[in-house]
Amino acid sequence: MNEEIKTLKEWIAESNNIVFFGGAGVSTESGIPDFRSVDGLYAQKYKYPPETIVSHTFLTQRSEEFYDFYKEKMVAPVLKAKPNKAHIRLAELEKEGKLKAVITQNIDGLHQAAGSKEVLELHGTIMKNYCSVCGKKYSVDDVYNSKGVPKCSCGGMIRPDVVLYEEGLDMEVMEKAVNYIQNADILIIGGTSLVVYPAAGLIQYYRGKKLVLINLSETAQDRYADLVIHEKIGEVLSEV
Ligand code: CNA
Repeated sequence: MNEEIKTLKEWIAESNNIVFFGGAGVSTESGIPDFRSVDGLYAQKYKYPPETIVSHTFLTQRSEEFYDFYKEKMVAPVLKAKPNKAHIRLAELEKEGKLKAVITQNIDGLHQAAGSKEVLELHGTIMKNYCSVCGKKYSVDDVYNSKGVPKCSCGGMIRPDVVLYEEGLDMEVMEKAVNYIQNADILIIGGTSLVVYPAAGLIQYYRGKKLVLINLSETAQDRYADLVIHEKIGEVLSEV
């Protein structure tokens, strides 16, 4: 075990007010590509970067292209995925009374599948879907198994309960996240490039002295952290 992981282990042992904030990198060890990896794939088939396709404009004006990409690149990998060591360890830390909340930019539901209870999904979830006309609810399977654009029995388009690019975040969820972060003793940030705002701005609300960043690649916010670990998050968390 290296020095950084040893320090993290000591900090975690001493605290019962830890908050975790994560992104797509938390789920890559479950086989769900982050956007960068998807970017690599999309070039073969898709004309636009994922951020362009997963937008409000695409959903409403180019619904077929949106659902083509969304089902194949975002829903299909999630339906096959299981929680990894990172999700499982975070759920255990909550049960042990040490972790207060998981705040995530992910939309894959894997924290809940691992047993985490207090999960704030800043960008919503692909597990929930609703008709954009009458509001009727649909499951992820209803959407995935539909042909082309999923349609409600009323004829309206079904949409995922996901915050798309150009759409606003749920302010209630955001306020709760700010509150957890402001009062946290340790803030562990993991598996996120910290470039998507306003979520990435949450880091500024932390007032403690134990800011931990666990990410495979460097981020622009590494310099604000008290501890930086450039390793796979599932491996790091299973050691602490
Ligand atoms: P991102 O911009 O794709 O960055 C992911 C970061 O994680 C990168 O910096 C990687 O270096 C790092 N990383 C990858 N694997 C690991 C690992 N095993 N351990 C540690 N670090 C790793 O993703 P962000 O979450 O920062 O960007 C925000 C977007 C991506 C959000 O809106 C998400 O909804 C969206 N997204 C979510 C999922 C999902 O729900 N699983 C998948 C793909 C994209």
